[in-house]
Amino acid sequence: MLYPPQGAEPWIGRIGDAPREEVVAFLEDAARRIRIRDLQLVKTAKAGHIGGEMSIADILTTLLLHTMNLDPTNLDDPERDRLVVSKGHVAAILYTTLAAGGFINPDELDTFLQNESMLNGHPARTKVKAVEANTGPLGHGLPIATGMALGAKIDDSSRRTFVVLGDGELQEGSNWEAMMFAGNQGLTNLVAIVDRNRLQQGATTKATNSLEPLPEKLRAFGWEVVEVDGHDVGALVDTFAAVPATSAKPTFVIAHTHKGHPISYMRDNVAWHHRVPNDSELEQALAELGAVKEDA
Ligand SMILES: Cc1ncc(C[n+]2csc(CCOP(=O)(O)OP(=O)(O)O)c2C)c(N)n1
Ligand SMILES: [Mg+2]
Repeated sequence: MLYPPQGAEPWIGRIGDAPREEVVAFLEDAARRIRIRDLQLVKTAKAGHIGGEMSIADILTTLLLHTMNLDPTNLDDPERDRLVVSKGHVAAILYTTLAAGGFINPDELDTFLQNESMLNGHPARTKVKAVEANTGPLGHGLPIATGMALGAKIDDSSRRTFVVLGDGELQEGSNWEAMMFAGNQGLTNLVAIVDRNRLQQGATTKATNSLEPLPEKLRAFGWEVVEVDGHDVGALVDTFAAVPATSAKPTFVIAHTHKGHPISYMRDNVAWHHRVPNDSELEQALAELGAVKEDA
């Protein structure tokens, strides 16, 4: 029993210039359908990181289906914007969103984690063309993205680099070295987004190695800081449309999110970092997301 049928879903496409309400409604529904497909992917593969997948669904949907200058039919365009998903453990939602946007064939989703599949547990750029950097070991995405942004600056290119980080991931020292460099270089073409869900694996970030006062720390490293509700698609659209937030600095978006959002029993529950739902849990999650049951 699947809802909706696997294979055909999701194929949603991208939305460019359109009235704001139309863009927001399109992206909200896309994120809902992407979450449904992601849950099915994890259930079928019996592995994934659902909590952190749900918390960045709205961010990835907004970036890949709207904000970024990308053409799914021309992934070799040197002027395309670049996305690095540094919290690579959420590969399933990246693949699902890429499929939704037309960057990979949705039929491939059924192969997630299978032998010989291009859809590994962590994204690999040599296997999936739309993946710009291999990630998984936390702490590498921002340094890579900083190099990409510096390259674009040297090329005098208008391409931008977006990098999505976990908040627990910010405990890795390599991030702070890259931040210091990007701030010093004034890389206005670099946009970092932290998925501030306040949970990491097995504990809160506060209990593990507190990040606060995060905005002040980021500002001290030379970044412009913007805070946004990471589940408010309209606010994400507006925030990403307004980057760079200043004319001289890289932009750090602190996206306040909830791990497991919006599934009631997963939300803010650290156990859902990488649990796989049983049949009744899946059924409840799909029902809460408004999935339409096809047949019994
Ligand atoms: C260097 C490194 N250490 C440990 C891990 C194992 N690991 C995978 S996810 C995770 C927790 C990450 O927490 P956070 O960055 O907050 O991600 P999210 O809450 O979005 O899932 C850990 C420790 C890893 N992938 N890389
Ligand atoms: Mg986290």
